[in-house]
Amino acid sequence: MAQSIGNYLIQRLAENGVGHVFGVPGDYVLTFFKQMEESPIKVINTCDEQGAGFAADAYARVNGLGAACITYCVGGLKIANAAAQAFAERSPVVMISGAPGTREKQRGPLLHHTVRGFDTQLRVFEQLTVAAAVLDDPATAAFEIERVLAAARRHSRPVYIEIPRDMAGAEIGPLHRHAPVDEPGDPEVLATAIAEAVERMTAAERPVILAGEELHRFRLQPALAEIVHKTGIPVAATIMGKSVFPESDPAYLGVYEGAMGRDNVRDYVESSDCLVLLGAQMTDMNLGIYTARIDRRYAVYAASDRVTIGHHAFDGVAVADFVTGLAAHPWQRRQVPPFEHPEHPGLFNPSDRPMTVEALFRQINAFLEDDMVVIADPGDALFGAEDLYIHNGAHFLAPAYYCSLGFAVPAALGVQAAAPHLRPLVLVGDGAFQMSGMEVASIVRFGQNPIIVVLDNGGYGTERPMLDGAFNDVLAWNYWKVPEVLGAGLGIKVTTEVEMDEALSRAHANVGSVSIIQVMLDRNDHSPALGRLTATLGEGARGKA
Ligand SMILES: Cc1ncc(C[n+]2csc(CCOP(=O)(O)OP(=O)(O)O)c2C)c(N)n1
Ligand SMILES: [Mg+2]
Repeated sequence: MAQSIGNYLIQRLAENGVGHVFGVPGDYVLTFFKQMEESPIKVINTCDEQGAGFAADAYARVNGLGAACITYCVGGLKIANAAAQAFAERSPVVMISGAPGTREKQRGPLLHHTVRGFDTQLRVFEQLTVAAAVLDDPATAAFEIERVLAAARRHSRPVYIEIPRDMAGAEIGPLHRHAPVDEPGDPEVLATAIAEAVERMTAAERPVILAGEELHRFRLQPALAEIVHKTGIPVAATIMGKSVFPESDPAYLGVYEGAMGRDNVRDYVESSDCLVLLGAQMTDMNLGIYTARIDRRYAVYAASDRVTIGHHAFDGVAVADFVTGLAAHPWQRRQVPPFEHPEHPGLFNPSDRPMTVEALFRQINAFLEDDMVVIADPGDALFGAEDLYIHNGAHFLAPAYYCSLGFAVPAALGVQAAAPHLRPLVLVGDGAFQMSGMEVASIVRFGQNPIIVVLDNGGYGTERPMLDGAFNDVLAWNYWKVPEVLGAGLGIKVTTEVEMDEALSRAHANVGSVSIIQVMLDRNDHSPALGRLTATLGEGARGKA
């Protein structure tokens, strides 16, 4: 039976596990929105395109693939920042855009929303994705759709699909050529890399595994757990990979991030004679702003399609193949020097003291449950969250490398669409809330119940220790009154520890709608990790690094 290009794309998205598409319509993409509405896929229309992009990114991180759909240029260029973040942090999001029709483009170039030429947006997205396609030919559309979806899966990164508006309903041609299949790496190179890694890990006296975000993106947590439990080698996580290994597991050391992290984790990791970095990109944030001391001669490093062991490089070895290969090896369980496993910090006894960042994170620690997912916005929400104790795997989400403010609230929308059984606990600064907090409206519309904690320190607290000025202040909002404006939800303002305790209990019980807790903090208060970070970054911001 004849099928349209739009419906075929929807079918292939659904077959790849996409159940929700986030976006904002426009005239260039209305036909496709109607096609989605009439399909099993649910459309979640957001207040703003960037919110749709962040929601789709979070959805992809939880679900394995996400999608957003927007109109030409006015929407596309607004969602570009979210595509950039998804690229930088390896989140597979299909960015779908409407565009002027193929025939109208030939008639005259001055069509609304156009910037320079009709390919401006395509050229921008070519920089932000691993594959881009314009579905302007029914004969090749099916192949193009397969090609970009395969690239999204293969690289765990965003892709771009542009549908000229007269093509959404056009009849799609058959898939003439075979869709690209994931090219397997060279099995001999893989086997050699695994054998060399096994030899090093077995011979070492103090091996340590450092686990990163790519293990999460490629669904390798079970393989990681198998390696750790078979070998007896302890594991630390990078901040981007936080929660990729269950933090309550006795083999867990803590978050390693050079001088920014805890000393006992740092000492253990840096004194290792065989550090096995699995799926951890060597970013400044992962390496504690390059305060990490990692001697590559003694490291096994697998990330981004490359394995290096000491100074031997094995190109084209996919991290997934390497990690599953290590997991399959018949290891002998071994003894390693003792280490300090971080214990759960336990209950918190609130007093009438004014709220502090330290108390806030201790209270949240006591509050967290296994079915919660912590989503932290960049700022002290993220730095303080480093010390949170995440019980289960992958229940912590943050843009810990690209660090675009305003991620956390729309991310909650995406997480709860992908996993309705998880309750997001959103930690967001006042500055960040002012950027994308309007997506609480989308959360209300779609009946979700995240708990949103706004850290109200009167502005851009992260920046104050680096270089302060009135440019770091923001208007004091009554964030707790947002539910009143939206006509739904629970809002509470908190100034003391006891009030915070009560607010968390009330939010916990408020399962039917969103809760917003506004926490009043001193403008100069911050987490210990932020103190260590800004001491390093301040030098750079003032031009002294
Ligand atoms: C989109 C975006 N704009 C600007 C920045 C730079 N920036 C980093 S932290 C920060 C302050 C964030 O303020 P807030 O959300 O209130 O968190 P706080 O630092 O006070 O904890 C800014 C502006 C950024 N990371 N992302
Ligand atoms: Mg702030």
